[in-house]
Amino acid sequence: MIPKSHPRYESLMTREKLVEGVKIGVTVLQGLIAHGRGEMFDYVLGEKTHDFAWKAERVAVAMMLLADHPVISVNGNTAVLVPEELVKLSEILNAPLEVNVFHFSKERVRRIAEYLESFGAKVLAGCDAELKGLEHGRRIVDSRGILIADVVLVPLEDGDRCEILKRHGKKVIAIDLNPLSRTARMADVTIVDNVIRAVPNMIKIAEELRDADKNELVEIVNNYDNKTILRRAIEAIRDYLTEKADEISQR
Ligand code: PTJ
Repeated sequence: MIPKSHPRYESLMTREKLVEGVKIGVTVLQGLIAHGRGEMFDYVLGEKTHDFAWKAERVAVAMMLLADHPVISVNGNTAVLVPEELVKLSEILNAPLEVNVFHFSKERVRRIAEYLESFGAKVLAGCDAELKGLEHGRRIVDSRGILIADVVLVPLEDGDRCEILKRHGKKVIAIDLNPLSRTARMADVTIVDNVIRAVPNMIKIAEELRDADKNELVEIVNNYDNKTILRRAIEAIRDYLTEKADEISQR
C-alpha cells in the first residue's frame, strides 16, 4: 500500500493504475515505458499545467464544439488513467469515444471498450474501416467515428497516425507531454500537459464554453498559433532546468 503521506503519492498511484491496466489486459507493457517518458517530461515541466497548456486546452475545446464530427480517440493508457473523465468530456462535447490502439487485437479493443462501458461510456469499437496510408494497428478505425471525423482528439499518440489523420483532412489535437515529439509537431493543437490534468481541465473549459456563441468559439480558434505554444513549452523546460541548476549552486 502506498501511504497518502508519501511525497510522490499521486505519481505512484498513477503508476498503480497503469499496472492494474496491464493486469486486466487494457494497457500494454509498452504503455508503461511510454508513461515513464511522459513522467520525465512532466518532471521538468514542474508537474503543473502551464499557461500555454491552458491556452491549447481552451482552443481544443472550442475546436471540438465547432466540429461536425469530433471524436476522442482512446488507447490503453488513457483508458485506465482517466476513464470517468473521458466519459464526461465525451458527453459535454458530444464527441464519441473510439478505441484506437497501436498494439492491435480485436480482443484487446473489446476489453478497452468494456472497461470504458463500465464507467457508463458509449464506445465506438467497430474496427470495420481502415485509414489508408498506415500499416500498423492504428489504421483500423470505426466507420462511424475516426473515419468520418473532422476533428480528432488524440491523447498519447504516435507521430505516424497524426500525419495520416492530417493527410485525410482531419484536424488533430494531441495531448503529449513531450513537446519535441513528432506528434507534438504534426498536430494542429498540441496540449503539452499530463493527460490526468488535461482532460479534467478540458471538462471545466467545456462546461464554460458549451453555451458560447459560434463567433466567440471561432475567435478562440483563429487566435491560435501552435508553433508559439510549442516554443513556450520548450522554453518552460529550459527555465525549469536553469532554476534547478541555480538552486544547486546556491546551496
Ligand atoms: O494502447 P496502445 O496499444 O495504443 O499503446 C499505447 C502507447 C502509449 C504504448 C503507444 O501509443 C506508444 O508507443 O506511444 P509513444 O509513441 O511512446 O508516445 C507516447 C507519448 O505520450 C510520448 O511522447 C510520451 O511522452 C507521452 N506521454 C506519456 N504519458 C503521458 C504522455 N503525455 C501526456 N500524459 C501522459 N500521462
